Amino acid sequence: MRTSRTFSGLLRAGLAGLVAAAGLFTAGTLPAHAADTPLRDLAAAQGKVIGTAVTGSKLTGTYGDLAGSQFSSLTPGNAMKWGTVEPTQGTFNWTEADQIVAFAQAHNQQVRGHTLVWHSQNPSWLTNGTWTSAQLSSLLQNHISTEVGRYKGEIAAWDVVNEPFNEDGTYRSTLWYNGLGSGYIANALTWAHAADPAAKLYINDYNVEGVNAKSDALYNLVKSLKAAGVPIDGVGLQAHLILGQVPSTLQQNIQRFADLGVDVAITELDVRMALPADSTKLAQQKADFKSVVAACVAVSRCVNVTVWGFSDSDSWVDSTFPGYGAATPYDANYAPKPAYYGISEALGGTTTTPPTGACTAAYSVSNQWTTGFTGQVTISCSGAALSSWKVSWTYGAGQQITQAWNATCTQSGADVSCANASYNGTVADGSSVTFGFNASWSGSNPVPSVTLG
Ligand code: G2I
Repeated sequence: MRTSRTFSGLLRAGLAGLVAAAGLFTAGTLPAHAADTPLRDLAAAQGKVIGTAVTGSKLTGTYGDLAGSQFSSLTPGNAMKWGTVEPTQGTFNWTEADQIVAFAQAHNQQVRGHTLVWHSQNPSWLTNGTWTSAQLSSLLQNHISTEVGRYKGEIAAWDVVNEPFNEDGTYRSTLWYNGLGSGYIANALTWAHAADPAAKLYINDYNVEGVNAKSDALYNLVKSLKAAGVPIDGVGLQAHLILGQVPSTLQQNIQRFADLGVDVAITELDVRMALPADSTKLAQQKADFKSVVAACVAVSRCVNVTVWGFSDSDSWVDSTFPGYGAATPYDANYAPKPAYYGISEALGGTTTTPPTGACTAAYSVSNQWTTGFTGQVTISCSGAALSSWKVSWTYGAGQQITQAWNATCTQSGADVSCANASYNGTVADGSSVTFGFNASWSGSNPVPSVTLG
């Protein structure tokens, strides 16, 4: 008979007693997210790629686990922008970009390079300089040749030109347009193709998801580039959307670009809502994510859907649109939201966890050192509530809990079961409870599937 160790509360940590394991484990009634098929596997079965924007420094712990396991493509959120890679003229910093590319390769993921020619996040030496058009052209060519050349063979697709249009379909007044005219776009594509002939080359913009004046301009540009033999392989529809406002013409718009003979990618998907989130808004957000992904699934030349950050703790939205947020498929504690299941369902997944009206448990690692780690489990309820809870999981690599707080945890062999403390059994609708633990590990520390029962 196996024995189990009991850990409860910081005060009792280290005072573990031996108790019998028998009867401690009840079968879970609400399967938690980790048991669901990863999005990348669902996408692959549809012939699609699912991606996320990432920050290199965060690619450890739970963030790294989810980025590596759920997604088949990474886009550096900022790491490949000109201001990041060449902050001082002639001085290059590829650290974060290299880190993301290495992570992607280690996890069998594509990388979408983002972005080579943009009006924003350029280094001040470039934007403050006074350049003739010949100088500007040469600076741009060198930038593209250097960056694309550095990652030749390692980048599936480049957002070569980012956000070239105004809302009315006229060209945006930028350093590039003002200095070089609209020909900068064809030149940038041509130079990028010369530096990496295998990379797919995109023009990427926002508010071009539906049929409108701006997407008409993009359509006409792509058509003329194709006619002129310029290497253009795809268009990126960023899809920074507002709750309940997925354009009704999204699929039609994707299809018309596909019919021009280019690929389409949804490159920066998020759906922001007025805070606070509630179960009604989260259900709408699920529907929105689902309809965007479904529109891509419906068009064979739509090759990739990328979310612009996968966790609400890692989104550009909150600081840019005060009062808005909760725009991504995972909450700030890395628990999957209904939106996650919207993506999953659109990719053909069967949802084992009711996406609304349920409580879920999410396991994450917040700190890890050579012999140990700190983890936590967050129990979240949306449209449901609990008056007590128990979470169980099985460690796959010999991890051993040494201490727990805000729960009573027992471990018997590889099996762990944690029940609420006297003061935190209640999880109200729309709220969450977190407990933590320290544990030892060696070799590897895979994230287990957790069951809430
Ligand atoms: O603005 C949302 C996206 C629109 N399409 C192009 C994308 O490249 C763009 O991404 C965002 C990043 O997600 C933000 O992280 O671009 C922003 C800049 O326009 C990025 O914000 C910047 C902040 O403005 C800086 O203060 C900060 O130092 O992120 C930097 C790095 O965290």
